[in-house]
Amino acid sequence: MSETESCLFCRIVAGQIPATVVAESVNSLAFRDIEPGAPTHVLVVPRRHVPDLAGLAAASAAELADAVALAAQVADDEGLPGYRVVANTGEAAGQSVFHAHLHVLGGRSLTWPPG
Ligand code: IU
Repeated sequence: MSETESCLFCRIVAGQIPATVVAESVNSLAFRDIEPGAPTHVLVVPRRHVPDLAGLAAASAAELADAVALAAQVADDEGLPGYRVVANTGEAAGQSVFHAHLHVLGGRSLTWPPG
C-alpha cells in the first residue's frame, strides 16, 4: 500500500472517507475535526501528502501560504472574534496524523500557554 493510500487525510482529500468539509481551495481542504476541542475546530490540510509543517514549507511556499489563507478564511466564515492556528509537529508535540495540518480553534476563551 502506498503512503497516500494508507494516509487518512489523503483519503479524506480523495473523497474516500467522509468528512464535514467547510472550505476548500486549489491546494488545501478544510474539514471539521471529529473530536472537537472547541466550538470551532477545523483542520486545514494540503491536498498534497507531506508529513508535517516542515514538509509543507519545503514543498512549496505557495502551498504553505494557501493553507494559512484558508485557515484565516475559515475563521472569518465562522465569525470568530479571535482564534488560534496550531500545527502540532512531531509526536513529542502531540502530532498523531502524519499528513500536515493546521488546527483552527475558536468559539471559546483560549488559555495560554497551551498544555
Ligand atoms: P494531531 O495534531 O496530529 O494530533 O491532530 C490530528 C487531528 O485529527 C486530531 O485532532 C483528531 O481528532 C483528528 N482526526 C479527525 O478529524 N478525523 C479522524 O478520522 C482522525 C483524527 I483518526
